[in-house]
Amino acid sequence: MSTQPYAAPADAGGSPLLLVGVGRAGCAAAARIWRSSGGRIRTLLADTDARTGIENPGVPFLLMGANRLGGAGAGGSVANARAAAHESMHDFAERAGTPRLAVVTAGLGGGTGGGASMEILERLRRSGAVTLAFATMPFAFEGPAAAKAAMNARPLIERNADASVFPPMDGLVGCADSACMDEAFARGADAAAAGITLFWRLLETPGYISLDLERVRNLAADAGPAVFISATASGPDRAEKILAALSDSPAYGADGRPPKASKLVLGVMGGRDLRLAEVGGIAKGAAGIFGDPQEFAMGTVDDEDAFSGRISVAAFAFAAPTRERRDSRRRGRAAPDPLSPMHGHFGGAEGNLWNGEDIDVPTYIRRKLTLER
Ligand SMILES: Nc1nc2c(ncn2[C@@H]2O[C@H](COP(=O)(O)OP(=O)(O)OP(=O)(O)O)[C@@H](O)[C@H]2O)c(=O)[nH]1
Ligand SMILES: [Mg+2]
Repeated sequence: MSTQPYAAPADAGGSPLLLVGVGRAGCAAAARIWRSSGGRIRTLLADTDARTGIENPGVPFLLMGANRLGGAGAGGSVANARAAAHESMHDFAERAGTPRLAVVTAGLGGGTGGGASMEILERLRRSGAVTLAFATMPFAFEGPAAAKAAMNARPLIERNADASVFPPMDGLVGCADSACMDEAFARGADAAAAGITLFWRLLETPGYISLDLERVRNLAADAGPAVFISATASGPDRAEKILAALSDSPAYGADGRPPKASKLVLGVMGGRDLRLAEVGGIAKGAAGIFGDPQEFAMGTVDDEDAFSGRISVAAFAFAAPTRERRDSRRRGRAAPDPLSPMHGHFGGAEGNLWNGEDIDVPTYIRRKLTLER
């Protein structure tokens, strides 16, 4: 049996939202979000390492590739993780059901988060879900091997998700040094979880301005890469502080400038003192910061207990889809199925090479063949 017993929330089967954590860090982030929702967000943790199920008691857990890897993890191997995901895909599909919108969290840099996520995203998408991948890029201090693993996994996740966000751990934490590695990981996971939690709250408990799931689904469908930013401020000038944080975030990468977005989804969370003028100012300011996107959706959460005196904002800014992505979608070309027997020598096609490495699951692993020397 590859699964652990768990207490499913009462409405588990019917929820149109699904949160999936993949790999140790992805599962840690998803479990944090699950806990902060009081277990209300339908969640599934998927890892090749059995310890993840033990570390997150009460959260639905699927151990992937138990026959192949024995619950010991993928050991940094993307190929092992993909094979494990393939082995357990039937179980995964059964547990996942048919959500309308699925958010997949992973930490890139190891094997499972990078390797299994793309298979899971592809499967969710095939079952009709609009998928959003939220995958963190490793800290600089983790070194070149983790950075390379993450850079290799990133385009495959991007290709298999409708929309994808790759926040760098360094950006989520502000600054981190190797002297406090554990704390840096914890802060990175906290920041990622807090942002996604705000977003779910927006869908679940709308305030004056509601943002419904179908609207988010339409906006995210095939939207491509996005930038995710969240900010919190208090005091009389809190709306201005929020806009200052949105215009200058470590999430923007090398040039430090906000991207021009074609679509913007903005959530504003506040207590009873949240004024309409503040909401209006933030909406107008945010649209300006992201170059007046063609499509703009906003929602508010009104929660006196959680946000009294404070405003929190969560934003997804979707870049305009590249010509390449648009063209490939227009031609109706689905993401290639790397597990298809038509791949590689079987179909006379080239392998999926990335930075000189064949990242496809080798046929002997897929078919569980033993190679004689
Ligand atoms: N939040 C958090 N992130 C971590 C932790 N350890 C590693 N990470 C981040 O997540 C990335 C992937 O690490 P893991 O999630 O442990 O790897 P995995 O996906 O389980 O992959 P394998 O163990 O190789 O199968 C790392 O490169 C880090 O950036 C941790 O304890 N907490
Ligand atoms: Mg692991």
